Amino acid sequence: MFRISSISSLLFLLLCVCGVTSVAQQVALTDKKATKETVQLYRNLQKLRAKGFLFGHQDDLAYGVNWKYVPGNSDIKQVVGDYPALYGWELGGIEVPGQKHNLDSVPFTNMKQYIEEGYKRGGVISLSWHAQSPFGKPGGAWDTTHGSVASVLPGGANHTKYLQWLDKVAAFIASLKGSKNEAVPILFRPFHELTGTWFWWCQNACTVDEYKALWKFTRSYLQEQKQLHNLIWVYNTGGDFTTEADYMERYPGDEQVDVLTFDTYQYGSVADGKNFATNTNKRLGLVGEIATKHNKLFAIGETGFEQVPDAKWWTEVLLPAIGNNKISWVLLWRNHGYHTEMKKLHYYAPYKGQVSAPDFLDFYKLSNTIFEKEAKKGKLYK
Ligand code: BMA
Repeated sequence: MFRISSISSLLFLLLCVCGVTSVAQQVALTDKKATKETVQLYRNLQKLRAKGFLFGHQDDLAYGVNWKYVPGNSDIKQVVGDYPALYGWELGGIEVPGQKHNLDSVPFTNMKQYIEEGYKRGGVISLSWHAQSPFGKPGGAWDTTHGSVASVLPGGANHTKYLQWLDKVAAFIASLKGSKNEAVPILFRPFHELTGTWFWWCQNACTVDEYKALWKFTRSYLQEQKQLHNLIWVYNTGGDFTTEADYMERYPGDEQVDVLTFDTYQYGSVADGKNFATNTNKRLGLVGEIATKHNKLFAIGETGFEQVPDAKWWTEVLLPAIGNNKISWVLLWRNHGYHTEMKKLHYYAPYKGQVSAPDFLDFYKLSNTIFEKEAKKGKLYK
């Protein structure tokens, strides 16, 4: 008995020394020249998982259900007295010559201000890019003309145009500065929902190799030509995968990606919440396993239930959907308010008086949900 246990203790000690225990290895950014703040953010996101996940909201500071461009305002803050810890912003439209606002009408000058404000308060910034169709088709990002991806790659008919687009994206990102003139670290999730069937970079519109080439070319251009070293690269599928092979089919490689994410929305009625929670939880479990294997972080790229008609959605659906998965963040989609073309209210987070607001306050008070005040205390950039 004694011999066996001392041998196993020795083995355990050896494994610890070699770092082969269940204790997670420290993650390392793929950009070896990443700025100090970017490196720290990535490390701190990993550490923070022991405590919980960042709560994020798209376009939070720009507008809400009943307001637009009111300095300091936020639907989230109106409900809980605190800002989200993470802000999602959208670049789509920056590539259109002469256009000063994104596809959801947010002027880029305002967006820069909101990004810098949020960062200076200790929050985290994420950027997506619903880039228009490279062939200028009226559907914009939602055009699935085959050959669009190939056309922007080197040798393609739209390659020069694509370089001009990337120059604009790079100039915007390079303009985002903190109080010491340092670059604002960005969780960058381009070409998202690639496993879907609606964007020109989706799986029904390009081959596996084309998608990977698009990612690699874009990354290398922004990182090497434009010298952007404040990007944390986020791979972001739709919620439409069931196996590791599905999820990883178009994954551009461990040297290309820092965070694994997917988007998942609840549709239908309140009664569909149980199914949504079970399915999302299952997918998170799978992505969590993949993330551990590849030594990456993982998160929910986008989520929500439009108009949040379920008064208990936050604690009884979203929370069990996340479960024990050690995600780094969850991003709720935008609070547009009444959408004239959709002819309905389009919003995903509560606002003052909204039916799920009391439950959201309970969600806010939980020890594992991190909003801005707590993120600030966590000094994510140090
Ligand atoms: C969609 C909707 C659209 C919006 C697009 C890009 O989900 O919210 O209204 O234009 O995202 O932000």
